[in-house]
Amino acid sequence: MFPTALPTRKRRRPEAAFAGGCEEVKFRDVTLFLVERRMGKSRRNFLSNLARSKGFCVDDALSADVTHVVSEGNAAQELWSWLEEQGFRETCDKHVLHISWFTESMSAGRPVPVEIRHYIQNPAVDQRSCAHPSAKPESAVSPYACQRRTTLNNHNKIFTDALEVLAENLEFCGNQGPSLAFRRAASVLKSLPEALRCLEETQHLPCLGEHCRAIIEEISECGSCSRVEEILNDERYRTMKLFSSVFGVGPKTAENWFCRGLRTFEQVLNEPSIRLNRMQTAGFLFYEDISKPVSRTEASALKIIVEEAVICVNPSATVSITGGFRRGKEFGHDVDFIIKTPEAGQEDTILPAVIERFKSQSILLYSDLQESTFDLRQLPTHRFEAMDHFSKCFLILKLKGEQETGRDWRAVRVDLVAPPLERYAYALLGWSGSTLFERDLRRFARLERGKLLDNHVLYDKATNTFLPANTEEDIFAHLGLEYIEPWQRNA
Ligand code: DCT
Ligand code: MG
Repeated sequence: MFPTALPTRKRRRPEAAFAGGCEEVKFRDVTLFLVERRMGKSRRNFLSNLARSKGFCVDDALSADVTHVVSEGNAAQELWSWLEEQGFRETCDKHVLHISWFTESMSAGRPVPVEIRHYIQNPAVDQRSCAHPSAKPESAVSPYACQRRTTLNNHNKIFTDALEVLAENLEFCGNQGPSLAFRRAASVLKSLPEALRCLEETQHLPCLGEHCRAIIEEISECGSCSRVEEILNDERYRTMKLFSSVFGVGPKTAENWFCRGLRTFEQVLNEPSIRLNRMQTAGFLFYEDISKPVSRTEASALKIIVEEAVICVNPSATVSITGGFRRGKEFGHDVDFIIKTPEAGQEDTILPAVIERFKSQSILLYSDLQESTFDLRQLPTHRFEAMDHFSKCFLILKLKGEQETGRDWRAVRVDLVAPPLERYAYALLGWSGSTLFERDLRRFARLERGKLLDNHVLYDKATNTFLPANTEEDIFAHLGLEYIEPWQRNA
């Protein structure tokens, strides 16, 4: 157990509380106390002097002025028993922290904001109780993806991959609600700045229920999750995954084919009662190419082709890459482009002309043009719509270049969208994804701000007005959200 008799010297004034006696206290709201137990006397002295030299106030005793207790190597239970014996109580501005908070603060040269992962939780207190002061520290992870910064640097891939398999399997079974719960849990883990070190760290994370935590526990103990292994070997899951990997085949069609006893592409193609639509036909025809990820280099090559065609039909139009590549991904299942036209009406004529041009260049393998059904008078809409109303097209293009197949081209899926100019910011935001980020932006707008957001508009229900935006920044500002860069939207 901890020694009960820690130095109980009379507390000195903060300014005088350091060994050197000449350092200036820069951070008056913070008074540190380093727990000697396990850290050892000499390391404690060293760290205390280091902190003082950087302008921190360090108290040698656990006085009433201490705001940040820092401990290294102590079990939470023992530490907390001792702290409580000393009469220490956690409040909203008194924290008990891992040494990681201290070292990060030393590197930063200032006290870094306290995050959930820094806390040493008191095991005797119900962690889920909101009354607990550390249940809601200022920097708590938000339950909304649009309030988290999620880069592609996922430190918890081992857990998120498993949770996404569970989500996908539920989607294949038509259980959208439970599937979304797993997707949200995976998304929260993707936003963490480092790998989870222990299950306790999940205690204060949003969207992680008992079920998710049990899976995380199993993976951290066994390296894998038995339920996930079972799914990966499950015939239904494997078949659904195979069938829905075909362009034009959604979960409904995939399920229909599975229920009819079909298990392979060969069986589907040889089944006389199945009539593939145009999209599915193209999907099978170019399956080998379009099931292969598109690289960033290939996306850049396509941008030049798309730009050339767009400028040829309308010299004042511009093309920007959106979707996953705008978020910094190295590979994608397709390449998404958004076209900006400066004059009203041009958005309706540009895509048919661009498609014609691709045709004349003999690089058009498939096209599905969807004309605009956009009508501001029919907005805002309260029901969720999977597709927006802008003029858009889903294409398969020929991209020239030597291939492993021996051919000098490959087929690539390309999406183009052309919104009216005054809708550009909303469309760009919507098409930049990720899907979960977009979903949470809309949910946040509705539940937290009383506003309706979609790919076309932002509508304020309180004033019954549409809120204008020229840029994505304008939309975040209307929602009272910090701006999240595209590369931080990989939720
Ligand atoms: N989107 C949308 N409405 C849809 C589908 C998608 O607004 N009905 C948005 C969300 C993401 C973006 O468009 C691009 O979609 P995808 O290409 O499917 O996603 P991605 O993030 O680009 O992923 P990938 O890298 O696999 O292409
Ligand atoms: Mg994409």
